Amino acid sequence: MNIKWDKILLGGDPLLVGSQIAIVLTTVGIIAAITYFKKWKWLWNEWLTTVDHKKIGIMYILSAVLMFFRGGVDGLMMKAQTAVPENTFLDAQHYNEVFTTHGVIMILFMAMPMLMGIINLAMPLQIGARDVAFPQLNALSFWLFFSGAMLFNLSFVVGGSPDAGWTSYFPLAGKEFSPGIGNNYYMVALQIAGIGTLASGINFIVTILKMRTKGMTLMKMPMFTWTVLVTSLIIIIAFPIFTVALLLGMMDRLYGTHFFTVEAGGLDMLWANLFWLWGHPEVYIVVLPAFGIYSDIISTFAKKRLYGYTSMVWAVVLISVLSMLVWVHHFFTMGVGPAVNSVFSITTMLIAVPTGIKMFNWLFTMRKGRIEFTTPMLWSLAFIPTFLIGGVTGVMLAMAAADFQYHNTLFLVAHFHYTLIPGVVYAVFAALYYYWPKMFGYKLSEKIGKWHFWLFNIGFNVTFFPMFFLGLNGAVRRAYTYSAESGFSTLFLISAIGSIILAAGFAALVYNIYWSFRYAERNVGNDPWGNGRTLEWSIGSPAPHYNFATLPEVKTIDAFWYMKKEKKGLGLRKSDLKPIHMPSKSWIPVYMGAAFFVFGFMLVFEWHILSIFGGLAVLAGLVFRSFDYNSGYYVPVEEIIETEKWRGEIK
Ligand code: HEM
Ligand SMILES: [Cu+2]
Repeated sequence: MNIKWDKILLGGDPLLVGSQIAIVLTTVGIIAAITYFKKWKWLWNEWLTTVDHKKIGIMYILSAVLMFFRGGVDGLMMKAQTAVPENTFLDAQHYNEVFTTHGVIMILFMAMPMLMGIINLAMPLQIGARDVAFPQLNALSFWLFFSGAMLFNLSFVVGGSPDAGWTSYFPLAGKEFSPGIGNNYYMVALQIAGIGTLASGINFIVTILKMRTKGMTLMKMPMFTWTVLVTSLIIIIAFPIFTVALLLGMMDRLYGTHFFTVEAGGLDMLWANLFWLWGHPEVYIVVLPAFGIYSDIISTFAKKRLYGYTSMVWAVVLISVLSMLVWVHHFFTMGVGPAVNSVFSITTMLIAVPTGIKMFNWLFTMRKGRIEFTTPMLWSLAFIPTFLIGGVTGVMLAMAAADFQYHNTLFLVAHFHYTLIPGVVYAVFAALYYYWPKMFGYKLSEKIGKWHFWLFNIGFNVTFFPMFFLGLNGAVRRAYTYSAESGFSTLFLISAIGSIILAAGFAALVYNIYWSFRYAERNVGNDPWGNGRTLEWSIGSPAPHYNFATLPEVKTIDAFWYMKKEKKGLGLRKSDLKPIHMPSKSWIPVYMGAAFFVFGFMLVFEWHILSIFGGLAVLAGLVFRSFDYNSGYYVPVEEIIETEKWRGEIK
């Protein structure tokens, strides 16, 4: 036992003690409420043990919204700290912790699960499938993500947060320079979540390749599904690199190996290379599904077929290949030399070509379209110019020689927020509005949605645009304060005010969810936007648990659009209905999440003997799974008829 109990609960700091008390009280409150309303059984049967891709998607989205809140509070704390010069709200150590947890949570526990949630929800519906290929594995992916996220968040109140940046560069992140346990959380929690992501990647690839409905050839797939396929390929190539790097990093910290140390033959630059070999593809893992979402939404609300479908597919494939060939642009300044820098400079700039193709295709899709300015469309429209700023500044950063000026400044921070927020967060918002009726059977309010849109958009630009200039003037990233003489004060203050507007935008979303839950009109029908083009709009809202009463046949892209045009009604015939085979729920995935959490906790605290028991608990889950012979159940025809009543009489 290397770590003593007094290290576990952090005392002293009123902020921490306050959070500890708040967390305990909230937990007790939630448990009491569930018990009072007698909801345990419902929670267990309907949610915790579910293998339904739609419910798993909803759980992902709910967790991601909570994580957005946590990561957002981190962001606001940084903005508050730098609002005025020489502020003492956060000290250097706290600032280090906050930007580290902010970066990790936003990318791995907010952006990733948001998209995983939307993919889970929409992709099987788009291809006319009744679930993903491996439903139980899908639940396992969710629980591993959740377990990793909870473990990582625990660091805030138990044991101390990681503080070496979201990149966790060695030797800083090694035991020698970071002796506390904070960085153990990073190494362990991200491994657990990473295994889940890898499993999702495999699951989605098999689903798309094997479970498309009749007639849906690859080139008739909706654009979103295409991007999911390509993203999943990047996942299975890139995630193992990171997971292995984390394992090595964990060995260095826990068991005294020397993979990344500066002494005993270790190589700290090996970490930087492995990290970005995963890290750069990772940003495409999150941005490509977002591109898919925009493609579908833009063609829906421009009421036109997506312009240049084939070139869109090839652009996505090309981006995915290039994404693996650019990682050195993250450390041009670290001494690899001009020849290597030039190569990576060129590959990086090349990415602008397929991305430009996509931009033009979106614009041409809208040309002469009758555009309807719904909230999903507003987010998609705002994405184009804002993401363009992110892209153009990216090309600026890609010039290796010039990067010596920009490197490690707030220019970079502004750049990547201009890619990640319009590129991912806007898409997620667009998709939430777009698919909300498919999830819950009612729309989010369009009116509150517009408040959400304008506040968030204005807030975002006011927050991050000044950072370009701060960076050009020499303000470095990850610095907790600056002097009044630096002349940075005005821009920092404007930026901080922007972040308050941004937060108000997020609050509008939360209010919208509450308001719409209570007051929005129900019974929105199968095609609530009236212009649905793809198969998900041909089934009820919310989607029935078996998705499709009968599997549709596809002849063209935008299959549902043409079904409507050819006036093929949505009616069903009794003779076509057969009992539907569905997978059974299972307790094993949620058990595995819990076992991994315990195992991870033991590892974080370096309780080596106990961690062996944690490992055995994980193993036990695997053994149980291999003796699980449940092969699912059938949904009877009567139930299908009852559920499909909204279509009118079924003869
Ligand atoms: C929602 C409002 C947000 C605000 C106010 C915000 C603010 C900030 C600030 C102030 C920093 C640190 C600047 C410094 O180096 O001193 C930062 C870093 C960072 N942010 Fe955000 N951010 C927001 C959203 C996001 C989102 C949505 C993502 C990703 C999807 C993200 C990813 C990151 C990353 C990866 C870092 C780098 C952390 C590091 O240096 O290790 N942020 N952000
Ligand atoms: Cu990169």
